Amino acid sequence: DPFRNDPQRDPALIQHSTRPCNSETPESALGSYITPIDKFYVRNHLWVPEVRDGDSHRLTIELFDGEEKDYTVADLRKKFHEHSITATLQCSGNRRSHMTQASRPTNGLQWGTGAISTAIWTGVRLRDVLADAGLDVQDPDEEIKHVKFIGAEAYGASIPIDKAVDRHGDVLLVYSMNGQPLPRDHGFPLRALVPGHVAARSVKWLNKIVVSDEESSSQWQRRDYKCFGPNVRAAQTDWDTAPAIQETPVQSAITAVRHVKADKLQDSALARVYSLDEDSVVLEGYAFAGGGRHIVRVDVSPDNGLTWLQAQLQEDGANLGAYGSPEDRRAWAWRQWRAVVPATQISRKFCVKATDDSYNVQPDTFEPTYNFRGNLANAWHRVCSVSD
Ligand code: MTE
Ligand code: MO
Repeated sequence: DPFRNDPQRDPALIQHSTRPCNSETPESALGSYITPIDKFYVRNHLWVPEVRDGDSHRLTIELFDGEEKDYTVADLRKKFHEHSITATLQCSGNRRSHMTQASRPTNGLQWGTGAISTAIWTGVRLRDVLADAGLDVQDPDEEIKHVKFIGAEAYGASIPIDKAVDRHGDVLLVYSMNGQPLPRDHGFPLRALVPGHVAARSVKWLNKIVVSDEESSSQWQRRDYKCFGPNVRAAQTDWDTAPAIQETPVQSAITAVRHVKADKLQDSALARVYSLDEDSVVLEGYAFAGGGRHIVRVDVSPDNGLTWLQAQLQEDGANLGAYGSPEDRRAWAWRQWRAVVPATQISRKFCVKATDDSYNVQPDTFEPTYNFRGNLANAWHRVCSVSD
């Protein structure tokens, strides 16, 4: 039983499967800007490999000419400059259950809003390690197109060479999460962290990196993580005709709905935050854009999309450098938001949609982006507005 040594998990995680472990972050933890480690969603395709001594774990880099160079995790720490970034990981299946409910059945784990979490990741730059291993990172050989990551259990994926060597791409080889050693479920002792890309590319339990003219040949690169048109069915799919998902599209979700009575505000913590003089609903949630794009706006509707109001973007990530500067494309982490809706304006459903700095928006319904794998489910999130 390869799962017998899997780690213990926090019972507050919402469990979709145990062998392998697939567990999502509960709504109560989606409200903290940095997700507590034990509430960070877990998406494992197989078992958790056992590595006893992290420092002596060996990473092999294979260059394009086939030459190999080895580094232990201790070597990486010693030899290279350490970097930390605050980045959100989102599974391409996040919110798949919403697509299924609104449209038709999809293949895959039926995640709600919690296949997404944020951490402070610390490690060394992939670019620096590739350069040390002998790759010309300023001007890689024209034939080199991809960098493959191979995990200890057999999982693998790849990213385009341009992202891997980009000075502003911030791809890290990570050994620490929120200031603690990387937990076993999240890749101990070493994982790739590819910010702005779908989390499937951030390979855990990293053993080997291969510089190549080809994408990873894994099913997770060549098959599962792709989107096809709404008419395409699984049986008739020619997988090679769609590109692997890399950067993720703009996403947002509502994670808390609090009904607040104006006359009860005196004893409410919300009274200190808002000066509410009428019965209201306070909505909270997250918004996230891929590719380092910034979230520029979050719109909330109290009446299923007829009228809209502006959510306030929270600033929690600012002191963590999480947003980069407005000029660059290095907003690697989500923005949390809050909106106050007067009770009188509420009818039918609340909806949320976010806009990124390329003015990409979320589709209003799921049908136009329905795909049988249920990937990239990012239509407006709608939740019931009736008080319970
Ligand atoms: N890496 C390995 N080695 N094995 C895996 O199963 N799952 C991938 C990615 N890296 C996976 C992996 C997927 S699909 C996701 S969404 C993220 O890891 C989840 O990372 P987390 O479990 O740290 O949240
Ligand atoms: Mo994923």
